[in-house]
Amino acid sequence: MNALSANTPPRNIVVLAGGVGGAKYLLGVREYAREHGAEVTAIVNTGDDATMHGLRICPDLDSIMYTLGGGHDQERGWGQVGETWTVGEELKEYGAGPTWFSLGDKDIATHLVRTQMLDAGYRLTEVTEALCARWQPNVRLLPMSDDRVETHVVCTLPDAEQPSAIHFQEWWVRYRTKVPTTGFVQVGAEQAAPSAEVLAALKEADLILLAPSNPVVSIGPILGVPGMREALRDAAAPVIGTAGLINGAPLRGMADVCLQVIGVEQTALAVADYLGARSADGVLDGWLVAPGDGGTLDAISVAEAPLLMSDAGATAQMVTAAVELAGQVR
Ligand code: FO1
Repeated sequence: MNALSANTPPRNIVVLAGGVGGAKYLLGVREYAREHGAEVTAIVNTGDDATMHGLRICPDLDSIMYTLGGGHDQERGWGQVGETWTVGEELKEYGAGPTWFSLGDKDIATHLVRTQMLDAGYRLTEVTEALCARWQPNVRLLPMSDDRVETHVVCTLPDAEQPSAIHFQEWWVRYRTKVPTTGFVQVGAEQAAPSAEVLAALKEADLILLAPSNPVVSIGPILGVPGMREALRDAAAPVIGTAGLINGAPLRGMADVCLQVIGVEQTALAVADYLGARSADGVLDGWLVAPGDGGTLDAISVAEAPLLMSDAGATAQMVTAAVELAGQVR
């Protein structure tokens, strides 16, 4: 039994998260934390990051920063509200690719500041802190690593004989995942390490949550940073994940497509099995699934709770369910 229980709520909550789904989940974690006087740190996937037009773009960090900062575009799910596209149109006029990736004018300012700071030698952790000084997300955002790790996708492009590896953004935005795909590669992972800030956050946490983000291309790259799994296993805090599938389907995004590519069944329990139990070389102590998706797993405690992130309050209820499950594990 760990220190957590209903009447001793967590003080330091750490959340591993991807982009759009992770941002929604973090709105609920922040609401829960406000109600219970806890601090929240998000360890964010940077596998989607790309350099386009000479600018370093960090989609998941930006989705979370804009969403928690109140400046994101609800329909699109990414980029800023009230966006204009003048620079992007000019780039198209020059035939300056990639023309399939739309950059908003406001968003470009974020990438200019980030690129300038990276070129000046600041770590991505420091750059993110500087950008958040403006957006005030009231959650500490940490890239999973300061080292460059990019998700590339092995697929066979139209008119191609052989498979090739393309950047995740090209697979997701240009091809909409609609090409024969056989695998994902985290380019740069071997040389990467979690930042000191990430390792300290995991050590000091008294609750670690995995957001209902894509387990393959959002949570996967975070766990794929050498040393991250060990840091989770060595943490004193219980690790509770929340399924991103409800009755076998993701609410948004393409977790089902990604799971199919890696040969994992598209069920909440199969995803938990894929992430693994902490006692068996995995990371999970507990796993929250939607009503009806429950069952028993070796060494992972499963609980059911409504998982529709309809608003921050509903998501905060999911966090309460995760805290209760945490109080029962280990
Ligand atoms: N998604 C799209 O579907 N089309 C785009 O043109 C696009 C541009 C874009 C620019 C900056 C950014 O931070 C995100 C952007 N996204 C776009 C979303 C992005 O592909 C996704 O947010 C993640 O990488 C996947 O979760």
